[in-house]
Amino acid sequence: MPEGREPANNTTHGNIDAESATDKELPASEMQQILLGGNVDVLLQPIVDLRTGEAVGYEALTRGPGGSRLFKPADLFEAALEEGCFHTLESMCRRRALEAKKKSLGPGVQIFVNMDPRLMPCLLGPACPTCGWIRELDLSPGEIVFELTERVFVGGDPIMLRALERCRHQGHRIALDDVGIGYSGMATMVALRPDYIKLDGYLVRGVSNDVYRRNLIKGLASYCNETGIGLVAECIETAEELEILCRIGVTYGQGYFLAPPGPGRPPLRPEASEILRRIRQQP
Ligand SMILES: [Ca+2]
Repeated sequence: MPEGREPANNTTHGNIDAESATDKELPASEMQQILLGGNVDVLLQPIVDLRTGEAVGYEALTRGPGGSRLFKPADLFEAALEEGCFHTLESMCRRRALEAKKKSLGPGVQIFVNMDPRLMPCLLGPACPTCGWIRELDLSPGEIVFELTERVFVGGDPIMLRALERCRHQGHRIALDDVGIGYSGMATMVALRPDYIKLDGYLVRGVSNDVYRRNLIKGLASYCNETGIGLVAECIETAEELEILCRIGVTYGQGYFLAPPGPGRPPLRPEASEILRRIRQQP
């Protein structure tokens, strides 16, 4: 999995059942130290409007302590799941992402926050800490986009759909993440009607020389453009991929070729900026 490719916030393993959601007593461990010390970093990676070259938002990406075995988000969240503290870690990362929005992005720029869809039903209720943090930090609800991974999302689940409705009612936006490799596919896309669809890197990689990938994405871009959904191609890593994606109508992009994740607001790389400028000037 290439750097910058954020796993399903951030694990694809196991189930979050009632026991783990309430968190067991933590063992003395590296994970406990991370939780007690708040020892995670939040990096931001821009989501770029390919028509203008402007960042419309930034995805918050979590990293564990530098040099530790839990540096990579997949390992960090896997360990949290094993130790029964997934919920606590996820909550801490969500808080840190909102703080990063306040500190580094300011008004008018969206923060994309990964959230495990299985936690949705217990979130955003009257006593939800996330709602309290949003108020405390004085953030605009419409500038917070919750990324829900399609890897575990069950589109037709009525409990989930009610939770999403509550989320929308509060003014937040929804992105369907990792689209193209999940279980539910188009049914989820249609049931959820997300504000954004984030196309998984599996489909984006090699789009420049694969007619199957190219036409699949082209069709999806048409669907999104007709329905007002923002299509984000993730994991753009080459100039050729960027050019093709622009030409087949993909509106937004994210990936190392555009800008790697970093602290603050990482700028668009000059090579990517030049390509977008050249395409804009062409008839
Ligand atoms: Ca994501």
